[in-house]
This record gives sequence, C-alpha cells and structure tokens, in this order.
Amino acid sequence: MIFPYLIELPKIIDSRGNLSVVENSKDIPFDIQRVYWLYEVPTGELRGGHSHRDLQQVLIALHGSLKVTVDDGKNRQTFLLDRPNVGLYIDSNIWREMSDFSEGAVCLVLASKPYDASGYIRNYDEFIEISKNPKLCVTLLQQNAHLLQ
Ligand code: T46
Repeated sequence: MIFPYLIELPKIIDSRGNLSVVENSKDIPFDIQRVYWLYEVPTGELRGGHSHRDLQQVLIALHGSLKVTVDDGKNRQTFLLDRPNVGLYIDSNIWREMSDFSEGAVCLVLASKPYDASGYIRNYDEFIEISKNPKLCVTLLQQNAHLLQ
C-alpha cells in the first residue's frame, strides 16, 4: 500500500484559458473505469469516513477547495486540494475524510474500478484490523465474491 501523495497534472497555459488533461496509466498510476464528482456540498458538511478494500482513486478539486484527511492505520495527514491541475492519489486500504468544502467546490474523482458497495469499510476499528493485513483482506474478498453477488 502506498501512502497518498499529490500528483501534478499537465497544465497547458493559454491566453484563452488553461487546460489540464489526464491519460490512463500515464498521468495517473491506473486505468480509469469510473468518474464521479462531488458538488453542492453544504458548508460544514463532512463526507467520506471509509476505506476501500481494493480501489485506487485520484481526487481533483476542479473548482474551489476542500480538505482530505487520509490515514493508513499508522499515519494521518491532511491535504488541501485547491488547484485543478493537482490530484491526490489514494490507494486501497486508506481511510479518508473530506471536509472544509468551499462554497461551490467541485471535486472530481477518477477511480480504478466500477462502483461496488461491498468494497467499502465504514467502521474505523474494522479498518484498523484490516490495515494490519490488507493482502489477506483482498484474498478473502476474491474467494467470497460469489457470496456477495
Ligand atoms: C470516496 C469519496 C472520495 C453510487 O451509486 N455510485 C458511485 O460511484 C458512488 C461513488 C456513490 N454512489 C452512491 C452510494 C451512496 O448512496 O452515492 C451515495 C453517496 O456515496 P458516499 O456516501 O460513499 O459518498 P462519499 O462522498 O462519502 O464518498 C465518495 C465515494 O463513495 C468514495 O469512494 O472515496 O467519495
């Protein structure tokens, strides 16, 4: 598991307005299978509060700003996302909490897999247990996939 880090994305500066771009496996370390975005988040609202068993994501504040606190079970760090050409890479088995959305903030999320509700860990104590042995967790998930369908 890799601790979250910021990725500087290409920024094509132009007097007509700037442009940023993301290409699969080139600008980010996975193939994108899903894109979603968070917007119209009321002031003071918190989102997240979970980890994923097997999902990589990149979060980009396309407009405005937000804070993302990440936690690997041992270390915790808060990132401020406030530039549309910077993404925060979050690997599997990282707890994340999003807060301090500015008014009108839009957060784009690029994800490595389709939506799967069974891949969420929403209990912090369970996350801590899994963080001690994340590989075992993925193996068990794969073995029991038929039970979850
Ligand atoms: C994450 C952070 C950054 C879907 O139906 N499809 C989807 O692809 C997603 C992402 C969500 N949903 C549904 C599931 C819930 O009924 O949308 C509802 C809100 O989801 P959630 O409460 O998980 O939203 P956040 O903002 O707490 O978390 C989301 C992502 O779910 C999560 O993967 O890492 O953004």
